[in-house]
Amino acid sequence: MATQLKNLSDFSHTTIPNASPYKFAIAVAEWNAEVTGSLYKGALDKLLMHGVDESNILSVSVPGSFELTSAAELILNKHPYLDAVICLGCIIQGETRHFDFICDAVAHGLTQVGIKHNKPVIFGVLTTNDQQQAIDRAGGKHGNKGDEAAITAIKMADLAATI
Ligand code: RBF
Repeated sequence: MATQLKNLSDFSHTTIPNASPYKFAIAVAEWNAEVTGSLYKGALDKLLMHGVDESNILSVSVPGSFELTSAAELILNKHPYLDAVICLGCIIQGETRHFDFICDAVAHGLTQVGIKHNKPVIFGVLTTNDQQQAIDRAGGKHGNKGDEAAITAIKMADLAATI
């Protein structure tokens, strides 16, 4: 796996556009809140660090990752001026098949919302075998996937504006 070779949250080798012209939403799931709170903090910090005004960031929380699709759809219907929606969640494998259903549903759902609205909808959802793998990717030894989701949102917003 690539994450065993390098920290994917290290962006020192890439150019990140100035994000000050853009507006974002962040939707974060409450399930596994310790992890998703770290993802949220990472994403928010990155947006601010790259020039986004705090007043141009809409933050909403939803009960679980499954609800991220409805949240993204509601957000883009109500706020069509947004440049990208960042969706953050943490789905941890349990003993039943819920994991597969929720992972598939949210991945497909967010893809569909993005295509429907012609806007970047960013999949910042951890899908891990256990809690330690999630912690490692939410500000731990494998970086923070919230940071990466925010950088992806900035790059995609800039691509849409400049292409
Ligand atoms: N939501 C998550 O974000 N992460 C999870 O690991 C997670 N595990 C779940 C396991 C079960 C058995 C159930 C019923 C729900 C789980 N959910 C999880 C909540 C799910 O995303 C959603 O909020 C609920 O199914 C209500 O639609």
